[in-house]
Amino acid sequence: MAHENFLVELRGTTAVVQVNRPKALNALSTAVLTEFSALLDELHKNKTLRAVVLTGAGDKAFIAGADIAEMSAMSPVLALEFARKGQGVTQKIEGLGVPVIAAVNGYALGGGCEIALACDFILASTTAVFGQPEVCLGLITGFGGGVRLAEFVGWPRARELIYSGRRIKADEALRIGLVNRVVEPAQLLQTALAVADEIGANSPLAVKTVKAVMNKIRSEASVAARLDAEARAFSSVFSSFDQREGTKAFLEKRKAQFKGE
Ligand code: DAK
Repeated sequence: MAHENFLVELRGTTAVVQVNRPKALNALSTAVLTEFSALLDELHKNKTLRAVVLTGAGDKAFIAGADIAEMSAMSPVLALEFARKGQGVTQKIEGLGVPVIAAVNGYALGGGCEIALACDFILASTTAVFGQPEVCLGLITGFGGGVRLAEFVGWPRARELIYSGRRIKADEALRIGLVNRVVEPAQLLQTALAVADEIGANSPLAVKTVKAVMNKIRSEASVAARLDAEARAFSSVFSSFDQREGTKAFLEKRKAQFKGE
C-alpha cells in the first residue's frame, strides 16, 4: 500500500516507519492521522513483524505537533473528532502485538510528544526536543499525553512541563526518565534497530503477551489499586471501638460517644 505521509521500510523483522510531511515538520493533520491509523492496521496483520521503529523523516523533527493551521479553524465538535482520531492512533500503537520504539530525531512537541509517549519506550538523538506547548496556543493535550507523560516522569514533573509549555532537550529528557537513551543523530536508527533485534530474538508470543499484560496492568492497576486500598481502609475501621459504637448508637437512636480508637 502506497503512503502519502509515511515511509515504511522492512529491515529484517522490524518495520521502520517514518512520518514524512517535511513541509510542516511532520505535523499531524487529520489526513496524517487517518493514514497512520490505516498503516497501524496493516502492521497489525503482518505476522512476521517483531518490532516497529517510529521516527520522523528528515533531520529536524520527529513530529512537531498536531497541525496548528488545521486546529486554528476547528469547531469544538471537530476538535473532539480530532482528539478521538489521535487517541485512536495512540491506542493502536499500544495495542500492536509487537513493541513500538520511538526514535526521536528532533522536535517532538505537543501531539508529537504524545505519540512518542504512546510507544513502548523512547530513544532520542542529541538533537531531540520535547515539550507539551499546548497551553501556549490556548489548547490542552488531546491525545492522552497528560496521563502518559505522568507515567513516564511522575505527576509533579508532568504538571510543570504541561503548565509551563517549556521545551526540554535530550539531556534533560534523559535525566527525568522521559527517554531511555540519548545517542548521536547518526547512531539513532542503528541503535533502535539493534534494540529491536534484541527484542526480535525472543519469543514473539512472550513479548506480545508481556506487552499486553503490562498495558493491561498499567491501565487497570490504578483503578484496581485505588479500589483495593479503599476496601482495605474500609475493612480496617471494622476492628475499632468507634465503628461498633457509631453503628450501635444509630440503632439505639442516641448520640455516639467516640473514643478515636
Ligand atoms: N502545525 C502545522 N505546521 C507546523 C507545525 C505544526 N505543529 N510546526 C511547524 N509547522 C510548519 C511551520 O508553520 C512552517 O511552515 P511554513 O511557514 O514553512 O509554511 C514549517 O513547518 C517549518 O517550521 P518553522 O519555519 O517554524 O521552523 P523553525 O525551525 O523556525 O521552528 C519549531 C521549528 C518546531 C520550533 C516551530 O515550527 C514550532 O514552534 N512549531 C510549533 C510547535 C508546537 O507548538 N507544537 C504543538 C502544537 S499543539 C487536541 C488534540 C491534539 C492536541 C491538542 C488538543 N484536541 C483536539 C483536544 C495537540 C496539540 C498540539 O500538538
